[in-house]
Amino acid sequence: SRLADGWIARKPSLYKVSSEKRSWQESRDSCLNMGADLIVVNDIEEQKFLLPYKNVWIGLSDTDNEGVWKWVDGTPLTIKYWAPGEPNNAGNEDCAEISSNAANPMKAWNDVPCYSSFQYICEDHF
Ligand code: 2F8
Ligand code: CA
Repeated sequence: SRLADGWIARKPSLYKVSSEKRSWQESRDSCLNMGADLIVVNDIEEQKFLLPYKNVWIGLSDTDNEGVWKWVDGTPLTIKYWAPGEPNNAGNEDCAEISSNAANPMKAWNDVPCYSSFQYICEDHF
C-alpha cells in the first residue's frame, strides 16, 4: 500500500518524499509514474508541512513563460512563500525548490535551474 511505501497521510493528500535526487522534470515524471504529481502548495498549512524539508522540488515552474509561475495542476499562484529577493532568475532559473538557507522557513521558495538535482515531494489526493 501507499502507507507501507512511506507515503505520509495528511488530509486531503498523501505525500512521498523521495530518497533519490533528480532534475525537476525527472522528479515530476517519477511522481506521475506513481499516479501522483509534485506537491502543490495551496494554503499555509501545506507550507507548514514543508518546514522540515530542504532542497526539495515543489510543483512550481515558469518554464513556459518567463516570470509567470504556474503550479503543475494549473492552480493559480495566489499564496506565495518566496524567500526574500526570490524568484531572481539568477542564471535561467525556471523551477522552484525549498531553499536550505532561508532564514524564515515560511519564506523559503527559491528558483533554481531545472536541471539541478534535488529530492522531491510527490502529492496524491485521497
Ligand atoms: O542568493 C540567492 C541565490 O543563491 C544561489 O545563487 C548563488 C541560488 N542558486 C542555486 O541554488 C543554483 C540562487 O537560486 C539564489 O537566488
Ligand atoms: Ca533563485
